Amino acid sequence: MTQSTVAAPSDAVLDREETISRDELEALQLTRLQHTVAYAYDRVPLYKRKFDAAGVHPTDLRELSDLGKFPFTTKEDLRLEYPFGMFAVPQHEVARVHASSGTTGRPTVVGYTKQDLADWAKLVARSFRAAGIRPGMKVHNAYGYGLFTGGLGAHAGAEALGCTVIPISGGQTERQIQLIQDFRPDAILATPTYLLTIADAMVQQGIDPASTSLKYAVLGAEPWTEEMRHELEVTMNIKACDIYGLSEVMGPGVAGEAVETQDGSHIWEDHFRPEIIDAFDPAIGVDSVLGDGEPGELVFTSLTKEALPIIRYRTKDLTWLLPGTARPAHRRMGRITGRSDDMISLRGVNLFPSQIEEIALRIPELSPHFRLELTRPAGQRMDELTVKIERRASVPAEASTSAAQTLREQIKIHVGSSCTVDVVEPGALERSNGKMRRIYDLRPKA
Ligand code: DLL
Repeated sequence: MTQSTVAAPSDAVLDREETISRDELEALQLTRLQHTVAYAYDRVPLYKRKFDAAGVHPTDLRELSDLGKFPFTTKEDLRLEYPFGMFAVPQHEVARVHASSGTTGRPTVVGYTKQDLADWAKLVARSFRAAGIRPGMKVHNAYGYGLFTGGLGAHAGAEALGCTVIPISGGQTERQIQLIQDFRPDAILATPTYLLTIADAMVQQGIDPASTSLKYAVLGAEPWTEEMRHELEVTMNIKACDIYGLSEVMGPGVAGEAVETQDGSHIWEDHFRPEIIDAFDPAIGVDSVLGDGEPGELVFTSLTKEALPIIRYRTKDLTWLLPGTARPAHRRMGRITGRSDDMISLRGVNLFPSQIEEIALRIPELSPHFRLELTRPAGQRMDELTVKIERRASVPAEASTSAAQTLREQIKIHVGSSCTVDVVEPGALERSNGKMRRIYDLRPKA
């Protein structure tokens, strides 16, 4: 396969693994994968049970494609082993834990050895460097600190890169704005919707968001679109790149986007082996692994993790794999369309919030502030979708009716669903503080 190569900016000093050939990378993956599978089998009872039940043994892994013979791991597996049953090292070797809240029941708990923390910091630093951040820059970290991996993960990565970190965490937007003005950071780390909240609040205070010292943003933890990138880059006069990750696999920095190409995040394949499977195949098996370019559910196997080796973890994130560009040996992921468990099924048509974001932001009268409400009117069997979206502050109220009609028509054309559009006053909808909730399911509980 021919791969286009785009040189990294010449001032960037890359890790050796970022520059190796695909063959060399795959050889490294195989060695690390064989080790990880044996290590997980020997040390984590759940993996031994699952491998034995599937009739596979670590010695069956002779080439990379043999990974397809091994069983998947799900969030449910991690929940059942709550809190520490998935750990492969004794507790005194676990240097830190994080947890993801989840919407129901117990959180999933993840752990890191000192070496895991060092690897994580290195990969976050690599992602930030790819996004344009350099040693010595001031970095404003607005990801939430605590059990969420965003805050501390980004913090350690920025420190490892040699930046000055401003650990503000999420929320307290007015204070964020004051510190951005006073400390004059070069880069900001936040969820895309929280950066939008900050930009919006600046405008409220009479500050032009394009006039700050910020030059780079590294955004992730939730789906966002090219349209949102354009919105944020223009409003704030910055370069915005994606960073992807999830707690069960590590945290932020599983993949990161290069500022010179802005064409999707490179998965750091020296530490993670990605696969794409058919998310909706009920009888999922070995032959469910899809080829590069085919859309499906992203699955990860860790290659170096000590405290929590993870084998074929089903992320529920829907995307596809693409050849590497700025880092040729490392494949990229397409933008996450959504999560398989965040999909709205409306009279047979499947729909994700990111599709609405994409369409709405192409209509000049409409802002990026929207929510989706699912209802089922009394006595009816059909669900209904209402898109509540703010008009832009610069647009007169009279423009709302025609903007609503345009959005309704565009959704019908591009998604295939009929819905109600309610264009509301600027500032009427709740703002994001981190991960934005887009879907409000108001249907009567069964
Ligand atoms: O959100 C880790 C993270 C923090 C990533 C900061 C990037 C920046 P979790 O809370 O476990 O971890 O949530 C993971 O968030 O499975 C995706 O559904 C979603 N997600 C994360 N990054 C992106 C992204 C962190 N760049 C879940 N684009 C994942 C789209 C993302 N979705």
